[in-house]
Amino acid sequence: MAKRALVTGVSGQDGSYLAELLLDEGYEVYGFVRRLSLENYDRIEHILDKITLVEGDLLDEYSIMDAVSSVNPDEIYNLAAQSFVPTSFAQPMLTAHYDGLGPLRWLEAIRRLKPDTRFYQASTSEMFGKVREVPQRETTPFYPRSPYGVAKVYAYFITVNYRESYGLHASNGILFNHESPRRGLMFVSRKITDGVARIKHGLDTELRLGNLEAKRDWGFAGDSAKAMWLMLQQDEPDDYVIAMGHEHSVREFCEIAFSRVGLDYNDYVVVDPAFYRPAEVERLLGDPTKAREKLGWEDKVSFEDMVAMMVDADMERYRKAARNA
Ligand code: NAP
Ligand code: G4F
Repeated sequence: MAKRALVTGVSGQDGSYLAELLLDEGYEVYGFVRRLSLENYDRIEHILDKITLVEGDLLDEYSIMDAVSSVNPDEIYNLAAQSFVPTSFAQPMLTAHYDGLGPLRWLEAIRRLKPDTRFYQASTSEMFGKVREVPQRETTPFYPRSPYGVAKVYAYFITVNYRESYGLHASNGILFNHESPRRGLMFVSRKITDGVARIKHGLDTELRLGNLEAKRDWGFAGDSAKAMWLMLQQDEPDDYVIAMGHEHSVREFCEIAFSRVGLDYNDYVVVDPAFYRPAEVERLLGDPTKAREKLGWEDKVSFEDMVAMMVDADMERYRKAARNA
C-alpha cells in the first residue's frame, strides 16, 4: 500500500519540491493549506491533480488534529512557517505563534492521535545566528539573532523533547539557505535574479539592497527536499545539518548573477540602509558531514549553476511577459 505523507507549507518553495519528490517515490501526498482570499498555488499548479489539499492553519489546533485524523499519515513534514526574517522583527508575536507553537501543535496531535507518525521539523541555520564556531555542525550552540531564529529554536527543542519524552520519530533538518526559481521575491537571491532580469529588460535602472558583505551557504531547494525525505526513512530519528559547506557573500551573488547577462553589478546595485536588519547574521557556513555519512545525502547543483538557473528562469519569465503583452 502506498505511504501517506502530509506536507505543511506545500504551496511554498520547499513544499513544492518535496511534494514532487514524494509523488515520484509513490506516496499519496496531502498538502495542508490555509485559506487565502486569492489562492496561491502557482508553485504546485503542475501537480494539483495528483495531491489532495486539506484546509487548516498553524494557529488552529483543531484543524491540525482534524488533518491528522482524516489523513492518517505515515509521515508529516512541517514546512509551514512565517519564513522571512525581516517580517519577524515587524511581527514577532505572529512569528512566535506560527514558527514556535505551530510545530508543538503538530507534535501534540501526533502524540494524541497517531504516535507512530514520523515527523520532520523545518529547522534552520538562522538558529546559529551570531555563530559560536565555524563551520556550524549539529553540536554547535545556538545564538539566534531574530524573533524568527528564536521561535525556530523553540521548535527545534520541542521536537527533540517530544522525541525523548514520548519516543516519537521526530527529526530536525537544520537547513542552510536554499534557493530556486520558486523562491519568494523578497529573499535576497531571488530579489537579485529578478532585479537582473528587470534591468536587462529595461524595466528598472537599479537594484537596491542591504548588507552586501553578509555571507551564506547557499544550496538548491530541490537537493534540500531530498534530505528531508531521507531523514524520515532512517530507523532512528535524529537531527542533521544540511548545507553545501561553502560560503559566498551577497556581493558575490550579485557579481555572478549580473555577469550571467553581460552586466557589471557595480553599475546597478545601490546599497540602501532601509534593508539593514536590527541584528544581522553576518555569516553562515555549515558542515554537512553527518548528513553525507549517515543519510548518504549529497548536493547535485552547485552554487554557480543555481544562480545561473535562477537568472535564466527570471529572464525567460520577462521574455514571455513581453511576448504576451
Ligand atoms: P516559504 O516559501 O515562505 O513557504 C512557507 C509556507 O508556509 C507557505 O506554503 C505558506 O502558505 C505556509 N504558511 C505560512 N503560514 C501558515 C499558516 N499560518 N498556516 C498554514 N500554512 C502557513 O518557505 P520555504 O522557503 O519553502 O521554507 C520552508 C520551511 O523551511 C519554513 O519553515 C522555513 O522557515 C524553513 N527553512 C527555509 C530555508 C530556506 O532557505 N528556504 C532554510 C531553513 C529553513 P501560503 O502560501 O499560504 O503563504
Ligand atoms: O535572503 P535572505 O532574506 O535570507 P535569510 O535572512 O538568510 O533567511 C533565509 O534563510 C534562513 C536559513 O538560514 C531561513 F531559515 C529563512 O527562512 C530564510 O529562508 O537574506 C540573506 C542575507 C541577509 O544577511 C540579509 O541582510 O542577505 C542580506 N541582504 C542584503 N540585502 C538582503 C538584502 N536580504 C534581503 N531579503 N533583501 C535585501 O535587499
